[in-house]
Amino acid sequence: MYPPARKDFISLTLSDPHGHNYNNGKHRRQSCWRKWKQLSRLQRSLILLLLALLLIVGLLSYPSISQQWGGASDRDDWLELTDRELNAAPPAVKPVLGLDAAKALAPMPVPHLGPADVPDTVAEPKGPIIPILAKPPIKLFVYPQKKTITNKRGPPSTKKDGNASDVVAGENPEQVVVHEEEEGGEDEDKEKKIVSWRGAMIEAEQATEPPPSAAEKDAAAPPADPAATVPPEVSTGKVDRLEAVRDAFRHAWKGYKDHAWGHDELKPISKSFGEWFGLGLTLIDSLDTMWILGLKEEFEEAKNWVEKELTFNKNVDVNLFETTIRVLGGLLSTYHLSGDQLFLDKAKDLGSRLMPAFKTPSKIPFSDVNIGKGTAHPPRWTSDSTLAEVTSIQLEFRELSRLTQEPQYQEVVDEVMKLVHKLPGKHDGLVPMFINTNSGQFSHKGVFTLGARADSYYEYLLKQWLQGGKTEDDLLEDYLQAVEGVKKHLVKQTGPGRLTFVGELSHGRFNAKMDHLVCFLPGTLALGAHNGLPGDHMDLAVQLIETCHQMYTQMETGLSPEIAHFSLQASDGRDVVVKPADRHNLLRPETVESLFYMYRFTNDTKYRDWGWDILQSFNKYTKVPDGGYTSINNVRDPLNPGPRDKMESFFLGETLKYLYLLFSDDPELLSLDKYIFNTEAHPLPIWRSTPK
Ligand code: DMJ
Repeated sequence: MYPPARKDFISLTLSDPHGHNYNNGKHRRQSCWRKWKQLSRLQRSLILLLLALLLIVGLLSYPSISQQWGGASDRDDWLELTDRELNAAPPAVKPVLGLDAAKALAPMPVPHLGPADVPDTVAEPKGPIIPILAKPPIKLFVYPQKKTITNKRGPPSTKKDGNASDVVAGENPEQVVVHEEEEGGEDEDKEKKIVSWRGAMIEAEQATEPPPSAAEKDAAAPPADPAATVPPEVSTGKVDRLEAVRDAFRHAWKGYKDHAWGHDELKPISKSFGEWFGLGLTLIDSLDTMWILGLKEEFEEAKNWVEKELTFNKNVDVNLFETTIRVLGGLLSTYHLSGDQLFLDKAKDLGSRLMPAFKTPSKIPFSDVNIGKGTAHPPRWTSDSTLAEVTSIQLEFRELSRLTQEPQYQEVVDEVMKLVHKLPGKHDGLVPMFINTNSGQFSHKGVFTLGARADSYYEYLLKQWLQGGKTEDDLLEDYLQAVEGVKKHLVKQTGPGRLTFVGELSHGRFNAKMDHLVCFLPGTLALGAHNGLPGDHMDLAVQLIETCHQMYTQMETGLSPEIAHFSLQASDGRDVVVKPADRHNLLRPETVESLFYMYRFTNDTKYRDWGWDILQSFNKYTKVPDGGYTSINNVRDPLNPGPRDKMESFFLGETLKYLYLLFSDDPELLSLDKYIFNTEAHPLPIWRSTPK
């Protein structure tokens, strides 16, 4: 007999399918060790080699993993939770310019202009050769609407503000019931000023300036001659683009009025509304647009709601940044335009209720504040705040201090800027996307973008410097350094068509990706160049606005995606690549905003034509027949753009306002030498001299 041949083998232990005897960990560990010992040396070596390889691959991929965690996914969270873009919220529409409004829009303080304000000569566009995709013949897309009418409302709203911490951007239309406290008829005691449409403008000098002592120092300009502001298009009967914008606003407003009156946002397909803070966001964001467009009746109705219905004395968490730029900014600018004390009173009430956000160990404000309880807190998952949010509330708080002569508002936001100015961790002026409210230090370092979470930091550096009369050197220094950082690290050109774009940097790696949000940058760069900053800022602005334009024209609907990727290789065929998750359009304003600045500073009519094309595309693919505009899911599918059933307040507050100003022939209609626009397009006056 021969003994059985020796064989390597692995014993297998089959589990009891019911698991009764399968929870003995010690037994399993011993069994594993036995199995390991039973392996041949070759088998063990191979397994060890494989494990080592896995470890190395894991370590090498760490930066991209951490980028995704700290960048893209967080950005998505941000968009959902604060900007609420990705959750489908269409921006609101802006109407066209009104003669009466144009006439009325005069009396602001004369800005103190120095030599630096002489506009630079505008460089000719570089004119890269860009392949433009042929658009298929397209028909007007008509959105079906649900027949069921829910929450149908019309002004005046008799219902108290519903509210919700509607962090998912109106996806959940249910309102959270909140307790509203007795107000004691605060408005009743106020002097009831009868503000005439035109008269208020003419008298705005008295009404919109600080109390007499300060007002005396800030001598206001004489009212503009109303006749000088009549838009030639209107008077000559040429194609009336201004009236087209006005029509768009009226259409958007109709939907809001019919189905969402007094609520935050219209859901135009379902004919209902979404609530975010319960503060009538769309209505307040739209006030100054209506004034500028000359929509008197609409303005009076909305003002009546503000007077009778708007209250901040409610137990609700609001986002500090969003509430500041949309509501505080909207009230302040409307006060300046109309001269109606009502809007300043409301702004003061809101401003004081936002102040608890600044009570943090570092003085970097929390993201959220309960305006009824006077408490504040960071988001549930972190003690960080978003950098753009804490550095893009300054224009509004500073103006509130100037108007009220109460320094605390300016003090808290200036402190934030001082801290950020001194903070280590910047990369040639570029800032990380987060800052910790306990330590006051940057967090999630290593990702640098001009898009979501950082964008308006750069915008407000320049605009605060302009607002304060170009005297605050730290702001200018930070802005100039940042633009150099952008040029050095983020600006690249595409391979096929030599399109200039601003990408992102993630732990040393360049990502050829640009949010539509970045299209604010050409306008800001042009504004800086107009105010004496280097001429190459204007060169870059000219190139970038061309790219933003291409982000629209290369899409089949003529509308830009939320995010574009760019091809770096000449052989790649097309410049702009859109990933499936980025194909939506939320009716955002940034490109038309920049077109407005570019036209004002160059008088090149191509910028108007580009804006006109965008308005027509909005009308083709986002207009809902019975009223309102909707964000869409797919800018590449003209046959089924996919309505998202949401109209964001910034469509009315920004997009339509900038289109109107773009088409207006009157450079004195909100002159860029007298006003700065906050990041929600609400114009605030440039100070003749710094306060203090
Ligand atoms: C607006 O609320 C503001 O323009 C903000 O700065 C960025 N997001 C939206 C518009 O896209």
